[in-house]
Amino acid sequence: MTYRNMRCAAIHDLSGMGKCSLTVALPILSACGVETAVMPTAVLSTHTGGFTGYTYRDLTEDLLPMARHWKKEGCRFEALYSGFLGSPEQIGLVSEIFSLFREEGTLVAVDPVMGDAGKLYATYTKEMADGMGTLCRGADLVMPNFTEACHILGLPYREGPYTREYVREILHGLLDLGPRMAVLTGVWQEEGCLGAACLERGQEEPQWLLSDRVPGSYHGTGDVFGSTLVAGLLNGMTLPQACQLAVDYTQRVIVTTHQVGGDLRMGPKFECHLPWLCQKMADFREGKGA
Ligand code: PXL
Repeated sequence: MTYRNMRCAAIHDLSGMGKCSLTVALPILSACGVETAVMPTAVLSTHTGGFTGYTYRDLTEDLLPMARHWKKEGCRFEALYSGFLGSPEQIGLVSEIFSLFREEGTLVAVDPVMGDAGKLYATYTKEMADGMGTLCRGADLVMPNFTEACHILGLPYREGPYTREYVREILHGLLDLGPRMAVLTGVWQEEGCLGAACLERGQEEPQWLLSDRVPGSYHGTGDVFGSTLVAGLLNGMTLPQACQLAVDYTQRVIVTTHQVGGDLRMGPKFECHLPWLCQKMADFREGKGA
């Protein structure tokens, strides 16, 4: 077996309970064959969506010293992937960390995690949300949902269904900020479908990658999608191939999360579908396609 070593630095919070961010990114990237270094931006007892009274240990001061140590050890990364950030300073620091490790061919992926369904998350201030826009300018790939994209582009949030023209306008707006690839999540036009749309620099028309919609809203699924997308690209998939895989895996995970029911704050039931994802990646690597 030939093994291509791929290394990614994942810069997200570590929420002890309620799977999201690092507790999703690390297992998914690892399962997809990506060696992953983690940089926790904050340690929380739980995520902030629906829990109250959570502990919150900010790690802003540790970020640059961690990065400098990695650099001193000679660490290099094929991808740098940031998500939920804990404070306004962290946004500037993450941008410095990107500069420290960016090389020719490094994939800098920013998930501007800030909110959902038209609302910003509890810990996000307007200053932080504006800073996320700046971070997106320096990325190769951005992957917001509609709430985040509208905030970054200064557009009013709209509920679906979404027209082809509207999705195209948002994706071109995101590319105009600077990234060469943009992915918009939560895209749908017809009832019963949900997925993502993607656009690369130089292309006019976005591609829509859809799957069957499951009723309800599921915390942490944006991180399932983002981690799978980054893993797909690192495994050599094109942007639409990686998006389709991320949509399909996320949809399977949501079906199971919905079926199992219970406390949805505990996050997506992604574990049982990891073998499926591993197989898809292995098939792709062996040339059978995504
Ligand atoms: O999945 C997004 C996310 C990540 N991290 C923390 C969160 C949230 C969403 O609420 O609270 C701590």
